[in-house]
Amino acid sequence: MILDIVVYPDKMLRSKSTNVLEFDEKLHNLLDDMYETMIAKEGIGLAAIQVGIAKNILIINLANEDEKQEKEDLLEVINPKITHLEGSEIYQEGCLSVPGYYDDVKRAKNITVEYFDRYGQKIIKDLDGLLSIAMQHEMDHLMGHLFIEKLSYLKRKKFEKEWKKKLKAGK
Ligand code: QAP
Ligand code: CO
Repeated sequence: MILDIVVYPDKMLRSKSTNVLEFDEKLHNLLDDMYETMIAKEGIGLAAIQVGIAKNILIINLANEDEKQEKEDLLEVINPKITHLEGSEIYQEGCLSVPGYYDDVKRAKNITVEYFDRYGQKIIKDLDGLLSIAMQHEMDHLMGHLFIEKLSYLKRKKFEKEWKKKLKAGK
């Protein structure tokens, strides 16, 4: 089932998500619906709060070397924790909850993340490149944060003005 995306400035996006306690069928159905939704909306990452569920769940599905987005590369990430951050890198980000807006954001270059898969198996991964960026972006959602909060004061003001105009125009 394709779910509705919660769009800025909906206050729901500021919720702090809580840990998943049961790795059951309900979780699996939500993960399946999140995947279907992310693909339908042409995303590469999605956090549960973006579909209105305040749980520590996110998915990431980047394109491979052949520029194909394959389901076998899907990461399903439950209750993640970053245990190491290193370096810094700037990348132009976007977000399904802020459609049509993209801007440069600075984040750590390399991270180590610990999380659980849909079966409750613990996974530890060292990430770099776009995967590291995407993980940090999606984990920010779990803490109620959006990439636009990382813009400079002036860029944020410009964004807010443009966004208001866009909402008024009914887009
Ligand atoms: C998060 O972002 C991300 O504006 C995932 O009109 C961002 O999937 C990971 C999207 C940057 C790595 C780098 C955005 C789709 C999708 C839009 C997305 C839009 C349609 C964003
Ligand atoms: Co996002």
